[in-house]
Amino acid sequence: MMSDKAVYSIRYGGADLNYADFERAKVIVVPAPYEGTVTYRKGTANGPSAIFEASGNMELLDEELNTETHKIGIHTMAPLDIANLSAQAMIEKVHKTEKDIFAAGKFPVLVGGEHSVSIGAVKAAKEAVGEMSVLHLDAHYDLRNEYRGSKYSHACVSRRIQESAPVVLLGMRSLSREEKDFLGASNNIARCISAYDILNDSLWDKKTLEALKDKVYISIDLDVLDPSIMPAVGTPEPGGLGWYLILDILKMVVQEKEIVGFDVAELAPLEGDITSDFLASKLIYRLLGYIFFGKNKKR
Ligand SMILES: [Mn+2]
Repeated sequence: MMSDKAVYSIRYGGADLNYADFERAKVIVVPAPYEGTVTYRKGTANGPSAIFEASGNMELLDEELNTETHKIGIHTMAPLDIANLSAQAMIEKVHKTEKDIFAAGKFPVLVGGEHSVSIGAVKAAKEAVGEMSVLHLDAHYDLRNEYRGSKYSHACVSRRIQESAPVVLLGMRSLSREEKDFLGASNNIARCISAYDILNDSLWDKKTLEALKDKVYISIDLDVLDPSIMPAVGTPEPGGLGWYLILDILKMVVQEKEIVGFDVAELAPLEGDITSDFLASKLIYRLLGYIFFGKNKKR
């Protein structure tokens, strides 16, 4: 018999196995512990296991929604064997895995790993659902065409994603010259809502919704959050979103759009500080609650 700790470290949502087998589950969690292109503080390969371990200590009654979200069935796959792959091969593996999940009629939740894991997931979502947008929450624009020799770097995620589907970027507060020039050129970035827009433009929420198509894939780089509540990221930027703001944004989008899948990436756990691990774990649970028990229930 496995100890509780071992169980928690390999799956999301903790103890109740009754709802977690693949056949019954509506949600498939895909651990993607990859950090091949990380350039600053490392550790994202440990993100999924830290999130799963934290999730074992989380209340399964969602106190905001008054739901036991885990009863939809949240199945956690074995971690993808991608640690030693090139970024391109890793993306292909994620693509194939997510494609199979869509084909089985299930809802994929990809847990990184560095953010480049999202590239394959978005491609699979687009192929499965057709017309859709990506809502990409990030402190960074991630629009470089290439970074330190790789087109699949974490710094190029939005640039690659917008080749599959139109992207709405939200929460950014760090921009390079190359990225700014790209935004002025022809591209598939439907809208940029920076952290400054959220502060200064009272219509930012309406503009976000207007720019999104009816079907939306959500990609969350955890560094979109303020480092005061999410210190465990590779490239922390001051001035990020707070907990209740990101919840409001997600709730708003879930109520107006159909969410087809999401990912949460870039947790690089800090030794001795579980704050970020727990936040990431709860964010996933709350977002699943909004999606499966939200006002405009579409499932
Ligand atoms: Mn980022």
